[in-house]
Amino acid sequence: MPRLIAVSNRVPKPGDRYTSGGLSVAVRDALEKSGGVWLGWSGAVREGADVEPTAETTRWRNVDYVTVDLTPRDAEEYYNGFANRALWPLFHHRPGLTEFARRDMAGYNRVNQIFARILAPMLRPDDIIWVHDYHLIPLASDLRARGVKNRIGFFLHIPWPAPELFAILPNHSRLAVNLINYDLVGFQTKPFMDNFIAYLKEEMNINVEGCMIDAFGRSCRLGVFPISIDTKEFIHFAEAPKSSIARRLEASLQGRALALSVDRLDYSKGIPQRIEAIGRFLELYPQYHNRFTALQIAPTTREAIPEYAEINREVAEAAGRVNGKFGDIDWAPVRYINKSIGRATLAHLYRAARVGVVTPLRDGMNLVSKEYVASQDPRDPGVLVLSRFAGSARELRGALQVNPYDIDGVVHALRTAFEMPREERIARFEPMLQHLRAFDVHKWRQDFIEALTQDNVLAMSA
Ligand code: ADQ
Repeated sequence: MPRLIAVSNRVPKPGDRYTSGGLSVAVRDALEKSGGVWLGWSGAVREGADVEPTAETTRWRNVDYVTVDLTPRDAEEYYNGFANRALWPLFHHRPGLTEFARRDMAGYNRVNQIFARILAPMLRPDDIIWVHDYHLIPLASDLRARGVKNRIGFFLHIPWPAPELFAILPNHSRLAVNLINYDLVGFQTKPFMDNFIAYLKEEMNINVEGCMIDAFGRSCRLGVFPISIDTKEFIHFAEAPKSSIARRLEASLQGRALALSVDRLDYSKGIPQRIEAIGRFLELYPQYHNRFTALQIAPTTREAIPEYAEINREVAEAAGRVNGKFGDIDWAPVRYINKSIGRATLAHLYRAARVGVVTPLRDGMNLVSKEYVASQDPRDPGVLVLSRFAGSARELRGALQVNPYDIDGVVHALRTAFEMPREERIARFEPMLQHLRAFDVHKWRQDFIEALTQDNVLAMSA
């Protein structure tokens, strides 16, 4: 078995299974089996870190966790700048929020080169390298420039945009060419892969045969690998005795139904629109006053970026408006909290929710929707209201699928969800759970690695 090298923007803490997400656990399982390295930014910023970038290595169960500090300038230009103020909004179809600065792009390229400089001397000839996400698109080119001939795969966790949007990016063709330096590029869904293929054909005149690109003297394969969750683990968590937080929540509901949303606080997740839909729902259906509580859990992220402070204010104001208008002395329809919650507790909260409201405006996959389904009580499952613009909508067909921009449509789905009889809830839930059991995060990881090592891309038409 060849050694696996994972590279991502951040590296999980060694041994920290409980708080890590399913992705970290899945990749770490693979690394522990084959032996390997996980390289990324430590999250620390330090003046002078670029003069002699040093990597700190912690070895834990057969894996070297290698982390690198960045200078304040590199962190600002690479992470806050090009990755999160240019690529993230553009790839989520929000060109109005996209800010380009050549300086940021230079910082982005510089940090990728730092990673390549640190990684290249660690590599053995038959290692396989798996690079994650939009922060690291140029990494294969930088490694190739250093003579690295190993298999290198790339998985994009977020959407790939339509060609005319991608072309807004200055230097877009250079970024696309960077991807061709990988041996395998994986997308969450087929439409994202098709967007990339359309761009190559229309803008660059590159011939793509099925999923194969032959250009610039290289062959690159494309594939669809919808990421998933550790389904068994979520079922296990949901069935374990309730934590005190889950008991507190249940007591506080006083028999009211719970509509639950869990997201990183991000403008792509459609949170203000969702809260507006709750307000409209209460306006149209006064019989629901005091009968349910909408809980929005949204830990803050990327706080150095102004759009993220703005979305926090917007959500808090929207929740305040709905509560002001419809609340009573003993009931607030919307609870909005920024707390991060452990995964075992999260599973209990999902199970306690009669409705899971997952309505991103655009999302690569959306793991919360899958976690919600896996956590349900099979004898009395809740209903998932899911945006058709989440990658997971292609798999979770039993959800009530909505257009998150159509507030009235979301209101209608909420009503249907609250009133859905148990037999219909079960009929919708069972095939979704079956799917999640078959296609879990371990299968996702195996499929990707197999495709990367065996010249055999599984192009699922999910
Ligand atoms: P995210 O945009 O972060 O991921 P998502 O897929 O929903 O979106 O993953 C969020 C994860 O964080 C989930 O596992 C969830 O349980 C956890 N989480 C959210 N809120 C939490 C809270 N309050 N406390 C604890 N945990 C919380 C990006 C892409 C997605 C893609 C994933 C994986 O944007 O589209 O599905 O990567 O590829």
